[in-house]
Amino acid sequence: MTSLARTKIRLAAGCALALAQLATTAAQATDYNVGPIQITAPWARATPKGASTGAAYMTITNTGKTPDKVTCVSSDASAECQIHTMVMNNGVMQMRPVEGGLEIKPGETVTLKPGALHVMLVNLKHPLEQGSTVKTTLKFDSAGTVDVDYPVAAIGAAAPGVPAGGGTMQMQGGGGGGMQMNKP
Ligand SMILES: [Cu+2]
Repeated sequence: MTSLARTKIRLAAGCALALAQLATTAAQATDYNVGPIQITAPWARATPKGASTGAAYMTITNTGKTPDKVTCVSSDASAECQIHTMVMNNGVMQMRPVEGGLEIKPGETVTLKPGALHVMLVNLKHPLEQGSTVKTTLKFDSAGTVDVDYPVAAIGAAAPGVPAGGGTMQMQGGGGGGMQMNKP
């Protein structure tokens, strides 16, 4: 083989690698703007087989001059979607739906993350698979409605790209998502 041919092969291999990286990038988060509301770094966690619930996270900033409230209207991956908060009850961390929508004050940034506020996907139609994306429709009382795609990170990930066990809270019980859920 000539050295030129070898160089060509090496170039082709480099190209394939670049394409693979591009494919990975395609599943990365997009940011969203709706009116004065900015949504950054949306992501979701993969779920084990048979799990009935999943969770999605993001950072929401209100750059406007008036408070707004957000609710989750629907998701392509679950029958229902709700915004949940975590509360301590008799020493047990439990999650509850945020009644009437999650308020974001003017100038405030609210981060939805594991162990805290989250979008709960209730009655999953299928497991959330790492590398795929899940969509929800969020409705802001003032700013309007926005569809958000959440790239799915590993099961138990503390943040996108951070492996499981990185300082997350201990979950209670077994099965889908682990935490106890209080019906409103
Ligand atoms: Cu929840």
